[in-house]
Order: sequence, then structure tokens, then C-alpha cells
Amino acid sequence: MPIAFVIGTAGSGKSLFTAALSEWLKMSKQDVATVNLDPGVLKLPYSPDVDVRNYVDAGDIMEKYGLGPNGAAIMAADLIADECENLSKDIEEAHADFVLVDTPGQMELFAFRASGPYIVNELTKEPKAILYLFDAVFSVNPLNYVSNMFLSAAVYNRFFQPQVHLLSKTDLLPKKEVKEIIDWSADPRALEDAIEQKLEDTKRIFSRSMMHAISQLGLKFLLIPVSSRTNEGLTNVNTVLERILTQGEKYTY
Ligand SMILES: Nc1nc2c(ncn2[C@@H]2O[C@H](COP(=O)(O)OP(=O)(O)OP(=O)(O)O)[C@@H](O)[C@H]2O)c(=O)[nH]1
Ligand SMILES: [Mg+2]
Repeated sequence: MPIAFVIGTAGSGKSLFTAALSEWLKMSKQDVATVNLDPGVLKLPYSPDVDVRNYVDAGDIMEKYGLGPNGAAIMAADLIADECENLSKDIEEAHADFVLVDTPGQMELFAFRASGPYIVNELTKEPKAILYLFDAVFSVNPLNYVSNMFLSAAVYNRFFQPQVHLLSKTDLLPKKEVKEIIDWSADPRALEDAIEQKLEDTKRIFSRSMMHAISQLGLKFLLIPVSSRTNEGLTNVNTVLERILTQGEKYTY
């Protein structure tokens, strides 16, 4: 069954998006299973069909090994890799047509350690996609927006899977500001204009150079605006996922 991994910086809306998209798919009579891969989460806005906490629990690790929250989170991230077979079996047994995976809160633990790419490769051999979340409130500043482009390019460089970029929490911004960010994602000149107008001195020079460096990679960052509160954009996400997962489209290029 095809699988999509929801990735983004801490608090970018991964868990609520997993809840909103899975609910929306169920209402559209689609058979979806949700997977929680965050071993440290205490409360989730959905009931996962498969839960990594059945195998690895960051709270238990803190107690057993006398670690602090960050040390336990790192150890837990590495231990998940050993549970790949169990998780894979649980996913198979869910018998869904599509699997949506909510990844650990701190993105670097999943994306930038060895275990994340291993899990993405080993969990299933079926078609895969990454859904990368840009937090709208954070991205309204062109400096942050460019930093997020950089992070999402780094994530792509780790997984090499089709990657779809979403602008999350759009209900928290005025429509005009959402449109502005979407324009930056579609047109590098619009982003360059914003960098010129809104940033000064070193920040302007650095952001411009970073933007050009990322553009040279040839990656597209076309953002789909979404809100997990109003369900805005979920139809578009579904259409793009269907194209990638059933027709093999390489959306990132
Ligand atoms: N208004 C609004 N708030 C949102 C939206 N998505 C998430 N939030 C809020 O943003 C906060 C973080 O959302 P989460 O879904 O927990 O984000 P996360 O990326 O899973 O967070 P961690 O796993 O802790 O890194 C919560 O308070 C959510 O209620 C959205 O679309 N609109
Ligand atoms: Mg979360």
C-alpha cells in the first residue's frame, strides 16, 4: 500500500495534519491507516492504527537509562530502526489502501540520523512520498522562508523520494499574506523582490545567495496552502498524492 510521511520542523503541524487528512480521506470513503512514529508524544489528535510507542517509548527510556528528554529522544529515534519489521507487519495487518505516517516532533531526529532514511526504505517497498510542512506563521518572513527551503532541500537529500511542499496553518494568516508566500514558491523573482524589500544588510545578501544556491539544485518548492482547522487544500493534496503514488510522478523535479 502506498505511504506518505509527514515531515516538518517542531510544531509545524504534522500531527494535526495527519489527523485532518486522514479524517478527510475517510469522509471521502477512502481506506486510510495512520501511523505514529513519534516515541515521545504524550497526546495525539487522532487514534493511530499503528503506534511506535507499543515498541519504543521515550518516557520509559528516560527512566531506564537515566537520560534527559533530549538524550532519550535520540536513543528512541535509533531504537525505532530495530522495530521496523514489527511496524511493517502492523501496517500490513491494517489492510488499508493508503498509509499516512506522522513523524517525530524534532525533525532532525528523523531526517538527519541514520534511522529515518532506513525506516522510510524498509517500512514498505510500495510507492512513497514525503509531505514537507512549511509553517505559514514562521514563513511570512522571507529570511525564515529561505531557511525552510534550505531545510526541505536537506530533507530531500536524505530521502530522495517525491517530496510535496505544503504551507500549513494558513487559517492563521490573512489571505493576502498566504498568497504572497505562495507567489514566492511559484516565482523566484517574487521571492527575490521580497528579500530586497523586507530584509536589510547581511540578512538580505545571505538570503539572496542562499535562495540562488537552492534554485541551482533544480528543486521545485511550489507550496500547496493547507489548514488542518478549515480543511483548506486537502483536496489538492489528495490529487497530488494520487498522481505520485499511483502514476509514479516525480513531483519534486
Ligand atoms: N490554527 C491552526 N493551528 C494549527 C494547525 N495545525 C496545527 N496547529 C497547531 O499548532 C500546534 C502544533 O501542531 P502539531 O500538529 O502538534 O505539530 P507537530 O509538528 O506534530 O508538533 P511536534 O510533533 O510537537 O513537533 C498545535 O497547537 C496545533 O493545534 C492549523 O492548520 N491551524
Ligand atoms: Mg507531532
